[in-house]
Amino acid sequence: MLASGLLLAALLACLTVMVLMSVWQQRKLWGKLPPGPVALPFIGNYLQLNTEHMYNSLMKMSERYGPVFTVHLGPRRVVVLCGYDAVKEALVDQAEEFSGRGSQATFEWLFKGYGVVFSSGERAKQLRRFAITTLRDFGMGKRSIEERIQEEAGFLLQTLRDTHGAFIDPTFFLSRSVSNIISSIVFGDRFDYEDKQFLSLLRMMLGSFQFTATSMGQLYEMFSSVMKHLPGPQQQAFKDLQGLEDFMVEKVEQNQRTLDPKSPRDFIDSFLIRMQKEQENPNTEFHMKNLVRTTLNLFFAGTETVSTTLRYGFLLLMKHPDVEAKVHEEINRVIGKNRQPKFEDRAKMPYTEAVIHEIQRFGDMIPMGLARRVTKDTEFRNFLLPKGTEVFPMLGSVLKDPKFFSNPKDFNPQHFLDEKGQFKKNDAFVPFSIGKRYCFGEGLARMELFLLLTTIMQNFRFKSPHSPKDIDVSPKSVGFATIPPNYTMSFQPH
Ligand code: D2G
Repeated sequence: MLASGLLLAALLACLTVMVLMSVWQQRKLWGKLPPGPVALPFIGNYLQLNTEHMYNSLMKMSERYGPVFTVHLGPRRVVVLCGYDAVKEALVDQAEEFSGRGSQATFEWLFKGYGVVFSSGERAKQLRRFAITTLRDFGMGKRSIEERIQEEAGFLLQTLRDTHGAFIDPTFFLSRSVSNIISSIVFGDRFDYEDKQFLSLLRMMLGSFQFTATSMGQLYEMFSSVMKHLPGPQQQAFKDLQGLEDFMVEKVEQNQRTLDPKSPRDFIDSFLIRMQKEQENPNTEFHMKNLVRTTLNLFFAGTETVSTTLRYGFLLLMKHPDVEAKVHEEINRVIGKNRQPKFEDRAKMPYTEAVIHEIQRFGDMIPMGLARRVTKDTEFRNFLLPKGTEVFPMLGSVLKDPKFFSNPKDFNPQHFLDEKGQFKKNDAFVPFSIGKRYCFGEGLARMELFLLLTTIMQNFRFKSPHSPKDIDVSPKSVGFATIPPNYTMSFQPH
């Protein structure tokens, strides 16, 4: 009796010590998170944040708590990184630890951790590697894709000529051409510009992308668990995403019916062949869900980011006619009027190169980056981020880091030029992010931006219905994405 009583007491003591130790460890961990405002249960720091201006709200907080701080977006605990130093130390110097994917609640509604963009760990690794090699096989970074872009630029010129100088919204002119380049890779063919289904896909991408930049889109980032069940504009974004997925499924089924394993026609075929090869592997990441969602990732990311950047770029060039004139001069001098621009020309066109960089810097497509997540307990700047903590690399704060750009708020190509007018690299140019999860479409995007911009400007002058001083270039909305204001313009042949 005495012995068992002693045993029980000893066991209880052990248990108590273990519980205490775990609580103590958690408190220690808690105490070692970066500083930040005290959070309320469930709503977190909602009351201190303005969902209309999430980026600005977080930057304001960093004035008080420093470049690395903790904030609660509703129930989500997020560590925010501001400025070049913090972002680079995390994403590059501790690349492996910061290589997990955080959530993007709107897109997560569809992707649920599948597909190359919104996955982590082994899945992300496998899909990313496959996507990169397969995109290369289909010409990315090679002559063949350059020719495809040049050809598409030619079709775009024709549709712009057909507007006969009328004032038009350039959105779908640009997105049709940009989308056709990635479409050639993932679907093996371009769409006809008159294709109604194509236009509807483009509307769905534009709609869901723009939603992520709205106040409701940012509110959804905090309260998705509740809002996904409530009526509101988020439901339209879900419909758009579902419509896109349905189309991908259709395309995959078409390819399956006509597949020749010996000669893949496009990205979908290559994935189907890899699926067959890995049929026996129970842990394979090459299955239907990842195929459909990775295809949608490439199609979406390959369409919306470049076309939004060009749309912002045209507006900026109309706001700054002196810059537009210098690009015209350089195109005229280096390329002339009698041949199409080629990617090689870029090396001899520092001014144009600087303008494109400045458009991307000022345009700040994804201001808070795609969220990351630490893959293990991570020591960072004397803080401790527990495994799974979400991280926002504030790319916008790097693109506007005053240590790297003299007048970060202004649009000025001089940010990328030296005294001699030569192109000047800048380490804080990170629109494609950095580290293990940087955008692997970067090379394709840059080729598209250069060839489309120069081909269009070789043939047209831009005209706005407003005089430059009346053009407002501040974004229409900023959230996950930065959306330029709506506008019309005229393309004047020259
Ligand atoms: C994206 C959106 C929906 C589906 N897949 C990708 C997306 C938007 C912006 C980017 O990806 C940035 N490039 C990774």
